[in-house]
Amino acid sequence: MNRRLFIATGISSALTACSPIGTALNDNAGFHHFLGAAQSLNHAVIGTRGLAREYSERDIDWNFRVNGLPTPTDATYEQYVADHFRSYRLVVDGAVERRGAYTLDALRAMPQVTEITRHDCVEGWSAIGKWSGVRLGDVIDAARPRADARYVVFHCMDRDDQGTPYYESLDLHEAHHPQTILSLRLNNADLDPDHGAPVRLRVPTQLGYKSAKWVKRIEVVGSYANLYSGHGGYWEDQGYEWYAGI
Ligand SMILES: Nc1nc2c(c(=O)[nH]1)N[C@H]1C(S)=C(S)[C@@H](COP(=O)(O)O)O[C@H]1N2
Ligand SMILES: [Mo]
Repeated sequence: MNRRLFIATGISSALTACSPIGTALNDNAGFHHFLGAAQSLNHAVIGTRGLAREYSERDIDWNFRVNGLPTPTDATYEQYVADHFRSYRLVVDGAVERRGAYTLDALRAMPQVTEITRHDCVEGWSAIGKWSGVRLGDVIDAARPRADARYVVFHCMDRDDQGTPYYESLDLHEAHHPQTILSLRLNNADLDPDHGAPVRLRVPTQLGYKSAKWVKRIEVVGSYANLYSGHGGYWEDQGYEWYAGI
């Protein structure tokens, strides 16, 4: 376990510390092969069936840290905030038999789960939050993935200063983990814009960058190789591991 954590965090913090090197490494097939080997080992040792530890109310960090790309400020997002996300729709599409477009009220009407779990950022800080929302598995099952479906891709509303959107992905197995949720609430309140309102993925079994904020579309795919730079996520495209299990 400790050894595995070392593998996961050692590589990633090296990249955090030197982003120009990270970019060069990203073009290096050998480096990706090396990361891929560590990732397979991690997956084999830990698997995805284990549960993340759940904490009690007194462990909650009421001032949950904000991190990552800036909160969207485009006209669409400003409009959502202004109308309390009434015009927002969470689209579920791709390799599914039944495409979906959920209002926030529709998501609130589904069975809700609450979990107090720790968010571990690859940069080396953690925070414990109380998250509530719908199980991602329920939303995926309602869409009826086709036989060729393997991954779930989360398209977000924020972009970096190059204009590149944030995105993430999970395999269908991890998407059905009971603690993997589309979170609508943090610490007894509706999610605020800075923490990813109105819908934010929470994956307490994986490092923080997998927990995509500001999700607008969930695309079920057979492969993520043709999306963006092909590594399954915004940070993965810059060299971080796709399987970021903790
Ligand atoms: N859309 C989007 N999701 C994101 C990020 C981001 O930049 N954009 N950053 C990730 C990282 S690295 C972390 S640590 C957490 C931060 O979440 P918080 O602001 O709620 O602490 O969001 C993750 N999800
Ligand atoms: Mo992070």
